[in-house]
Amino acid sequence: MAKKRREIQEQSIDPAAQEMLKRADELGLTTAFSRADEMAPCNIGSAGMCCKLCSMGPCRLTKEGSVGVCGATIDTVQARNLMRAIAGGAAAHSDHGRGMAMTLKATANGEAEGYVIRDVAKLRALAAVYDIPIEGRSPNEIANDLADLYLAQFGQQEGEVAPTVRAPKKRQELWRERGVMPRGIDREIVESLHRTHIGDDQDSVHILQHAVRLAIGDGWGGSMIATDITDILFGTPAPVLGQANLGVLKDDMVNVVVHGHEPTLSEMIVAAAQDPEIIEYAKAAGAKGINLSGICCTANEILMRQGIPAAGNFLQQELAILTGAVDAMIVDVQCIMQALAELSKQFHTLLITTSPKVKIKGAMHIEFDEEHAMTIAKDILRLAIDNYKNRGETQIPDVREDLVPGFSHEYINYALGGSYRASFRPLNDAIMSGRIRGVAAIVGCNNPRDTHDLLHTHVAKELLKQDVLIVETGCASIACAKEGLMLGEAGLDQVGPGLREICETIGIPPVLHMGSCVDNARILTVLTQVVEEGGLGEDIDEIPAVGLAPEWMSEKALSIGTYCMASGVYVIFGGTSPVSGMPDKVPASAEVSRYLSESWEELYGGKIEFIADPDEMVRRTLEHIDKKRAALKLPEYDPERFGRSGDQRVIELDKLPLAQRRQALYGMEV
Ligand code: XCC
Repeated sequence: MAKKRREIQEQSIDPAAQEMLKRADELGLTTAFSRADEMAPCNIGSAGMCCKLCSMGPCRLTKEGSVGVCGATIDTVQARNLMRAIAGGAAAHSDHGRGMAMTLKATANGEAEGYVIRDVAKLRALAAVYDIPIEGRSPNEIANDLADLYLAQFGQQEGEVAPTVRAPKKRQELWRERGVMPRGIDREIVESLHRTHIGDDQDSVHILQHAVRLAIGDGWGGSMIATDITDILFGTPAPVLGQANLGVLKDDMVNVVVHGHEPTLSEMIVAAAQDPEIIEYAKAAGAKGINLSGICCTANEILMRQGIPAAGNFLQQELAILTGAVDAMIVDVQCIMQALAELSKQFHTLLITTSPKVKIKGAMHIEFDEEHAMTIAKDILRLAIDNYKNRGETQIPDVREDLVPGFSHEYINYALGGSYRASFRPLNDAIMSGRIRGVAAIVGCNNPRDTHDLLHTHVAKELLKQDVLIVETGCASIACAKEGLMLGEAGLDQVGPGLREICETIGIPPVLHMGSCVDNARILTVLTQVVEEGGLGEDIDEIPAVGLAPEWMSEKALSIGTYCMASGVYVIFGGTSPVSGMPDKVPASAEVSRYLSESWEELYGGKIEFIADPDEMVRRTLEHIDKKRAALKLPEYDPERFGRSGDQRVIELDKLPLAQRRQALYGMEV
């Protein structure tokens, strides 16, 4: 049965999105928002009660105790469905990592046009981790060896995926004991498909144990490789001023929007857009120049390195086209809606697919290859410029917000200790003292079944009031950027007193933008260093930290959640559980639900729960943080204890007469 059409304010909290949704209505065009209203989710599929793994079915296990034609129980069906979804997510991230490793190899061998090794220090530091010789060798020689080592991780059959050596020692031991240390990235993904074929693994616990192994291969393998190499090739992020929201599009410039996930082409487009010849070409076409912006994680990649603005997150890809001002949208892989092809035809927008893996019917395909990267980037830009003259009426929402992204793990070290004493010590100390109550990672997608950006921003704001430091990636980070939560010290009046002192002292925003979806690997690195710094336990599961994906929708989010859980993190997903069952009718697999929370907590110290209500997400986050604080014997969180230093205090003191100010500051009798 179709759902009731929501009001625009219920579809998104973002005024720019609301304006474009109104325009879509006026033009009689559909978007993911309206389609979500019209298309009720399949109640059997969304409950995880449908098995379509063979043609004896699909079997709907909608009666208590019912089994499939082969006899598969609800436990098996739900576990298999979940593992297949996790494998899909891991495959996407890890194939991205493979692509980056191939680009590094090509760059090292002079076969990638326009690419150079930008971060030699990171290259050397990583090579040292894997005992690749450094001294007396050129960056290209080292990069070639690192690329070979990383490429080998995908097809490796036995042993351990190399970057897992960067996990805390205790965690590595735990994975070995539990039999979940990944052997090869591809091997674990393929095995998950094998195990879930008809007539294979039919013990839900055994299936889900492999789901953990394959997800670790993503987080501590494919995703980590993607992040490492992207930093080496394009620079490790450091704070830079950026902007977010549809208002970054410009009426008098050629608007080129890059969308997807892989930075290989988009970085070349950034470089090509600065070429004087291309700028002249744009001017000759009557535009003031080229205005680049991004959507989804391609946006995050170039935002945090180059300060290129983000036009929006996942649910804004169609809305960007609806402005009528996008001359070309260039897409690579992942999170690209097929609807873009039809929608772009309603305007003048050129939709260009570029990955050999992704074609969309109705879109122009210009295949990208590293060997001719710069040439292809310029060709694409010329097409966009040629299309500028075809623009019709435009409507660009006058809504944009500044932000400061670029908080790589390396930069956080520098911010906390400078070049000579780079360290996490001040962060650990702040958590230990209770100035920072704990850390929350808010990550993941938008989902049109929820109000766009509402859950991300609500949870973030509530946690900030409670002195919880927040790190973000993916579409969640763009949501909070648009809300002004990543703006240096601005907005700190909404932040708890202890956290505020820390942000003022270090000069950081209370919500740190750490990058794209694959950059959740950065969060694993941060957590490991927090452990290694000392004082907050010997493993990640002891840290007062929680991971949240309030508006998740993609399989990648499930993989991220699973590897974070396996690393010891309590993970809260919003929305609905893919193994929910039909609570009023047929219960979910109790075995699966219990395993995801209770058993995984016993085995790994982390757990996964699905919680729809954002206030409940906040409550459970704080409860977990406080539980971990107590286990570490840290002082109980006390909001009254801190906040007597910092800027607010200075402002208050400034208002006092001199004598009273001296008295307050120095205890001097006057
Ligand atoms: Fe896609 Fe990375 Fe999700 Fe956004 S957050 S909707 S996966 S772009 Ni990863």
